[in-house]
Amino acid sequence: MNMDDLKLSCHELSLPVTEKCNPISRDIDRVNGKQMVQILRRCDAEIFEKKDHDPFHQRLYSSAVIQTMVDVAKRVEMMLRDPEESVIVLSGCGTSGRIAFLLVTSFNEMMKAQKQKQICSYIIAGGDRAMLTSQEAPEDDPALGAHTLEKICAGKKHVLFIGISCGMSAPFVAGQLDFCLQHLDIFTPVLLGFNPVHMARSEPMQGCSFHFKDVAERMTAEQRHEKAFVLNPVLGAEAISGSSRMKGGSATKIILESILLAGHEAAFRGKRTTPECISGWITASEMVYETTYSHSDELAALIHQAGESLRMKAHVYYIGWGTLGIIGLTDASECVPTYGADFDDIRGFINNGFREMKNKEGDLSCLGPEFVIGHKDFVDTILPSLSQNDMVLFLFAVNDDLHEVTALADQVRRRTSNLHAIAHDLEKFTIPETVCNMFGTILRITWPFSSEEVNSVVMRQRWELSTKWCLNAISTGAHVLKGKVYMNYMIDLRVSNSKLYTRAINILQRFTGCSKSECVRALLRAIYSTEDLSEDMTSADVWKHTDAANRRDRVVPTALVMIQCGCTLTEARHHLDCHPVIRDAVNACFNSSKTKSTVD
Ligand code: F1P
Repeated sequence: MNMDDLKLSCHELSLPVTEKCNPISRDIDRVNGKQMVQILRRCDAEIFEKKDHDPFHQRLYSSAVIQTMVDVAKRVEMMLRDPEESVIVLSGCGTSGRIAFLLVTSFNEMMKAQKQKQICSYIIAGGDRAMLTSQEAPEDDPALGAHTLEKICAGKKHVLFIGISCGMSAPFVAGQLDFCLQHLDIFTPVLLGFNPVHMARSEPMQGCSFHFKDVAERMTAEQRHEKAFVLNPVLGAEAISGSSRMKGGSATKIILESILLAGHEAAFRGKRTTPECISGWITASEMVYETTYSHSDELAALIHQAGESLRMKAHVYYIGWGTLGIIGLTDASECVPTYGADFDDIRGFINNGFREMKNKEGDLSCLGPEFVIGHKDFVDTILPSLSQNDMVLFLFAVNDDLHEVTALADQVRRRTSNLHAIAHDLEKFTIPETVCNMFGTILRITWPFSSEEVNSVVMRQRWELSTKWCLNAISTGAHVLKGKVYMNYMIDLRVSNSKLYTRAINILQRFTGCSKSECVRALLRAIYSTEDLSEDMTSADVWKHTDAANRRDRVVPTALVMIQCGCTLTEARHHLDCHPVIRDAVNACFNSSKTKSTVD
């Protein structure tokens, strides 16, 4: 191993699992749609890996993890038995907050249908607008997290608080957990994340004397007295390094659904929560994983199609019904911070808009075009100018309004044949062939459940998970095909919070082999758009940098080119303008620097 390789592997070893590069997907930027599906399939398989003798990491099926899930489910049961005095709060930033919203909404709907009190509540950093756009500043604010939590729990005697941070890094969540730890008479805090505790983030947080790792360690100490719980199975690295919306988001959904449903069964059906019943729920999700990826040909065709649309600077539109619409909206909105995409590259729409979302803050459509999400809006604003290059993808299940599906599909078909679908039905309750025939590619999954399950929340949750896996594959694959990924790194990420700032520096170090301080300087030059960094700029704290970076495009690629080619900011931008595909730009500059060093 030469010196550079050694430096590289030391650097990789220092990263937490959730930020590491997954060896399975290292060449994802060089393969076709079919191979991409196989890579994603193998990466997702790691969620369910049973490494009984892995001495370092606990996995989802490890007995300690299952036992903690049982313990937390018992707390859910206690809360449900005392609904007047209790509340269960799920909280997170970005994807974690969106999953919290989805889980709470469907759990509350189920409670309502059974005439029980709805005691679940969600918090997403930045409020409901963060469901559709990435809200940077609030994620980094621990005091805001604590304050928001305190407000929604006012007057309650028992609070089960579940703080989700896949990377065990979000200051907003750390502030909330710290608040709970100071009030253990009322709060039972649970931390859900996917790193071992010693890998939790240990960088300073705004206005705080402690960091995330301190909080995680205090939580672990309290777990011995069953006053707090840490649920942190390791899932292996993400297919796109650091993209916790993928495995992290899916595992969050699987774990919390199992816990909430087990608690519910115990409270209302007298079914005691045992490790066997929890692992049964997880196995059911594993079956959803297997069934979904068994449709790899259709999935590859959809990835290819979406990649073509993005490459031609056209659009991908997800038209979803009910919670499948929410999965579509979520997947689409995540492409902006992950790939530096425009909000309308991939866009989601849901039937009845915000009425269907049932979010706390109601209709947000006046906040801007990103918040215009109803099917009617799609028909009024997008359909008239839809082109053949735009891809339209319907997301629905057999118990959605198929008349509505057919009518809208008819309208779209009059403008384009680039219309496809992901559809779920049951062996005993199938979608009519006439409906299926309206779509070019239809990824139709016929689930082997009985027709009594058709209206059950459990069935719907499985369809959501399956749709999430498909859409994550489609939007990731399409951006890879567009050239927005280098190896398996999201090199054009938006540097919009402190975690992403650290990730950007890691990426620069990874590719240039330069020191951290050199990479920081290049990044700051790109962020502040200057050759001469002032003292004010270099000494400002991270939050000032991320605030400025959030208003700039191509920050990381610009810094990368500047370092690699030893060029000025203007030259780097010119180079990127000449190579609109970021992967090509990076390749070209690596090649030119190789030639240069050979000549030197
Ligand atoms: C929260 C989060 C991610 C998002 C981006 C920024 O992460 O908002 O959901 O994709 O990476 O951070 P976490 O706290 O769940 O690790």
